[in-house]
Amino acid sequence: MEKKSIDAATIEMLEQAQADGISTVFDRAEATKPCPIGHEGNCCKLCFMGPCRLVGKTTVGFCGATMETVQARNLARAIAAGAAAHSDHGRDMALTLLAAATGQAPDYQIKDERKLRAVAAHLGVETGERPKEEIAADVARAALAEFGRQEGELLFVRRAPPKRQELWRRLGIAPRGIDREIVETLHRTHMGTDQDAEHILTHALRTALGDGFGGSMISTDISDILFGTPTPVAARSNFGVLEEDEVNIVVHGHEPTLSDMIVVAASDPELIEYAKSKGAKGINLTGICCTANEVLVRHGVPLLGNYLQQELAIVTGAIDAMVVDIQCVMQGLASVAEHYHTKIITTSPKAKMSGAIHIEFDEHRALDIAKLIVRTAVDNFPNRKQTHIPDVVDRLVAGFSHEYIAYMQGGVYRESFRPLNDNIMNGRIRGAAGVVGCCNVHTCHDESHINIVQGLIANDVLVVTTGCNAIACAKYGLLTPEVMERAGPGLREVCQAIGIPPVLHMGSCVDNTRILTVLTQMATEGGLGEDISDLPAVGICPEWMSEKALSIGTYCVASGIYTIFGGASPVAGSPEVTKIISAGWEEKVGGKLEFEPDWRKILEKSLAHIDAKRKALKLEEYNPTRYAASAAYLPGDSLPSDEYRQGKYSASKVAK
Ligand code: NFS
Repeated sequence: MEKKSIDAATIEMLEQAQADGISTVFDRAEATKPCPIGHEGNCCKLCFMGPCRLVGKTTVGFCGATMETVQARNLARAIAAGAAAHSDHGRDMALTLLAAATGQAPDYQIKDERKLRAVAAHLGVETGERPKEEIAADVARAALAEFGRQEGELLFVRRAPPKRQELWRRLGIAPRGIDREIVETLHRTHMGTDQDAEHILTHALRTALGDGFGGSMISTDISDILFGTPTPVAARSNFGVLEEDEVNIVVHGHEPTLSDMIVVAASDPELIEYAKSKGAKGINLTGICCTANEVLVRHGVPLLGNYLQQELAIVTGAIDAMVVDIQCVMQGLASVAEHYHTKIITTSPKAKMSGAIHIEFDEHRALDIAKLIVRTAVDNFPNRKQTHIPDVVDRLVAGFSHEYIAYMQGGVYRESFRPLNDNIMNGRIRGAAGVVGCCNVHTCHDESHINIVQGLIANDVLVVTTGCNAIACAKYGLLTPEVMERAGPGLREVCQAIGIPPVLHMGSCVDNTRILTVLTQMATEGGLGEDISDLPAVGICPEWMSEKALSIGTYCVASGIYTIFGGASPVAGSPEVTKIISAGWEEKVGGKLEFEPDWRKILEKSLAHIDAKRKALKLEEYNPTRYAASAAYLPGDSLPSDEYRQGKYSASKVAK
């Protein structure tokens, strides 16, 4: 079990699943190995003469497509699928804003008018004295037009540093329309169209930028307008947040539209009374995956777990309803739920699952539907049988939007990135890292996440996090100010002065666009070059598994960031394509994409890259002993994950 996860609660529930005879993703991964041909990207099934397996003596497909072409097409398609998932989510947010602004969705309000006005300026929407609803309707329409834009470039391209924008224009990769670039990737990679690996992958950069500076950025902005821009909020995490004597509802998936309404419904006095009438003490809402992050950063809803914990959560026997919408929802949930009383409720018009109840969400009747879902969960409470809730909980602070990061460095009147830049320049902070992304069953769950983040902060690197990495960090106490003792001395001093933890939870995966904004602000503040590619910064996705992660990684690279993915490479079968996306892309856009299975090497490469960028900027050489005792943890020292396994940091039940 210890090879499967470092998380005590996960291990405890794996043992329970085994005792109950339940098969989870962990068992399926043992029973079936990934296809070695597809795993390395050597399989082409883009036409029905094939599939062609390019192995052994077979070096080209029936049509003559070479290994590089096949690999480039497969990677480009995966990036397009990831960009599509994020962007379609963004489109739905824009449609919800339009419905809210025009009185069609009366349960939603415009919560953050300041953000609305800022976004309006980016989209060229007039603000002045106009009522917020009118501005919001125009913002929604302008955002929607970005999806179908056929010419010119996305308006949010102007949110990148000027030098970066010029580079994109020169290379012809400034995205024209969000949907257009995705469709063009599908077209180019259709049988017999684009045959040149580098050419295909250059378009993949453009497609991914349509996600980062398009669909995802729209999603984050509009979520903030409708539900509020996050500010720091304290909360709890891991399986111990489930309540034995309350109705437990879990929101899982990605969109905040429904989950935000469920937050309202779960605190409705009438429904709480209804829960009491069924013998429960109340209603307890928790979350999994990025929906969890959305409702955490705005409402402090506890994090139940990350991607690999979804099935095991049901094994607790304590979940009365798991409400899912889109993305990262395992089909295995339905068969696990058959053995317990949990009701799986699908809600998106785009996603159904056999074995689940479908209560379709409609933003025009949002609160009514949310109440119906909560009522369904309450009705299921009396069906509970034996429960097993691990006594594992940790505390966290989340909600660091880029607006808040600027605010905390100077308050309302003097907000800036000056303190951060100055402290990077003087070497108290060595550099910055965005550590993000999924869990993957082929690596030990949470191990790379935690070792990498802790290794970075111990070496004075400020970490920003989103997605399932952020949930991992939460579960090991890395999002609390108390973790300061595990940070390097320079970073610790700055974090204590500003009053922030050394690991900043910035939200869900679409909120990686907040990181793009932070990087742009650092690059334009002065003293650290003029472009994102000049910054002593890295992007890391330690345990990636989804196509969305590839899209994120690619738009980070296109923005100038050295990006390292843990686990296996999807293009491992082609040294040429591996070179195109690393050295080739670095020459083109200043960032490169690498896959490195060993987290120790990821850490070493990240620190070496940060130091090289510091040198290129002629900054003072980083000296780990200059500000106090040297770093608490360096690669090769005893591993934090071992200490977690030994229970050194094991959390105890934390008060609500
Ligand atoms: Ni991101 Fe969020 Fe998690 Fe990976 Fe899935 S939940 S959008 S894709 S698994 S981080």
